[in-house]
Amino acid sequence: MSIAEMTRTHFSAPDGTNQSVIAWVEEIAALTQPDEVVWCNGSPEEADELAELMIEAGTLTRLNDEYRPHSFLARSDPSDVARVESRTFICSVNESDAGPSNNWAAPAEMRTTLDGLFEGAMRGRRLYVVPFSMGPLGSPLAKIGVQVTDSPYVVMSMGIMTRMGTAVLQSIDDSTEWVRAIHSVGAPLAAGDTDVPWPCNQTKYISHFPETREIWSFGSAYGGNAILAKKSFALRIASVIARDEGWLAEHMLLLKLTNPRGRVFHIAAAFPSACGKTNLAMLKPTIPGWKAETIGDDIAWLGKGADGRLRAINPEAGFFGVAPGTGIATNETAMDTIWGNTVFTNVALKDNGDVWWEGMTDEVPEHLIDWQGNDWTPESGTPSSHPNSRFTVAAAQCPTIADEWESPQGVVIDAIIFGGRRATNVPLVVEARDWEHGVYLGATISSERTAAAEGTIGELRRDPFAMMPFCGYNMADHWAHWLSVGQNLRSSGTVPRIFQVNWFRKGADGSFLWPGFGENSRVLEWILERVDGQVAAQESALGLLPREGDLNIDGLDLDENVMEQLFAIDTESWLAEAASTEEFFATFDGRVPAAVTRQLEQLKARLTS
Ligand code: GTP
Ligand code: SPV
Ligand code: MN
Repeated sequence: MSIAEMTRTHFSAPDGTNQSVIAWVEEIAALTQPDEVVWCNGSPEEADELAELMIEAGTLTRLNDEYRPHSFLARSDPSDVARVESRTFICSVNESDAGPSNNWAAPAEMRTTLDGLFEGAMRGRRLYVVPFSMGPLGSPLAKIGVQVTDSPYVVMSMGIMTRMGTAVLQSIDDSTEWVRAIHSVGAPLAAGDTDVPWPCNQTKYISHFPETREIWSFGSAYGGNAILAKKSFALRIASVIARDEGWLAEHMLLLKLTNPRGRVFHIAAAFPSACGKTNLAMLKPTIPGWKAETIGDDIAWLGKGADGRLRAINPEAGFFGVAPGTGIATNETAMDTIWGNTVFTNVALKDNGDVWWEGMTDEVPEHLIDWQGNDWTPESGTPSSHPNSRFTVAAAQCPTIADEWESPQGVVIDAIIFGGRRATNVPLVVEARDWEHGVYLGATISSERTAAAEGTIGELRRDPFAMMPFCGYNMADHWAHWLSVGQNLRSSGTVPRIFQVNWFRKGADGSFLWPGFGENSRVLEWILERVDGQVAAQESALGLLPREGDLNIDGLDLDENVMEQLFAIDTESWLAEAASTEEFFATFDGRVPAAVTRQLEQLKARLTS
């Protein structure tokens, strides 16, 4: 069958498609006026066909099969390289439900704007219908969505990042609640126009309607702006559903750990974007007897299971990981995962047809084609790959994927970890005194800005629960919701312990104090020995710390005083940080729960006593 013939077989909805989906697709097609409507079935043949189309259009370059089988390089428009938080909107009915950390627009006004933008937006293009499940299809914890998009790159990405295809579509019946996601690159083609390799629009809107569970995204084809299953659905819309239903949708990795005595633990850890979730999710322990297995690297849905315990699933089916800094020394598991069947975006192309990026190897190639398609040498003075360049690959391809990563009931969570990228103040590890203190630690995560979103790299920004850009409702209400989830768990007797970590503290010379990466297993060892009741801890103003000698640093070649510096608590700078936290809390118009402000008062009291 030719490519054209193969596509033609999907021009109408598959038998059994629910009328609600057909009617909605017709409505969106009438608005956006595409040339054709294609119903995606999720088959490998379909993905191959899309790849061929994109190679023809110049969107994708096929990599050398000898080094990177069945893999592709995409170069985005240089203006479309990261999430645009300034153009991301929560259009709740009440402005206060979006809260001060979100951009808000009145739903009716936003609908008028979007109707104008989407009218005819797909002219000259195809509208692809992409049915997907977040979580294993049929799991009681899974949720269904349908995205329409005019970007084949987005279809291909959705095919890797979610369970996508006809089986999902056919699972929708009259009683199914499914999320509607509408996406256009916003670049209609008139007859005779030639397309560009990466169509997009300078005008961008990533708009969410929490009450009607709808997403409308215009103007970008990049990552979280366009792969709407990910941040838009699985975090922003899902966090609202979770608030209403009593569970949590969080920006967290999930990791299974087995200790030398054979006890199995699962941890959930929230770090801001580009702060090490993928690294920790693929941890290679450096200490003997420990085994680490991957469950998820970016998003977790957590809720109380039938057994009364906090359980979690990874709603995604793939990894959209930061490429720069990923190498054998830092993340060997990721390197093994992306051996083939991978889409790379905005990395450099080697002369041999393979990919390269800063940090992949110590040795720097003498010549590359950089992420913008220009010749590059080590003398160029610019990075060859964009700092937010990424790989997209199926989770199933990860050699350390845990057997239970698709367990429909999810895994039991034994510990929750919050972390940020902090050069100062925050110790290597702290244990929360209790759930409420843990919620305070989550609410006060802050981090130096990374390349994952637009803005000045390095500036300190507040990122509560690593959810600042991803919470679909008022952030202060999110903390109240965490408190109520804790209360609910307490009523059945098992509440996971909460910890804070910081791999990024720097010494006077500006270098990282802690070796990080695989050595982070030492910190997890202490955390899980605490959970297992094997080790005591010492009180400090910030929470419980390892006693001297308890954190296993055997075989580490640390300079003198490094441990002291990693755990140093400077009262002056902590009082300043507490004052800044007070200011931050004040921006929430009195909605910060009393239990959280009480934690701040207690911190100040302990610092000054
Ligand atoms: P998103 O996908 O954007 O949500 O981010 P992520 O949290 O999954 O980011 P990722 O794991 O890809 O983080 C990448 C960055 O963190 C790279 O620059 C890594 O080098 C750095 N990193 C990860 N772990 C460590 C560590 O233990 N120590 C140090 N110093 N850097 C680390
Ligand atoms: C993040 O920025 O946290 C990501 C990448 O995981 S994106 O999907 O583009 O949001
Ligand atoms: Mn993320």
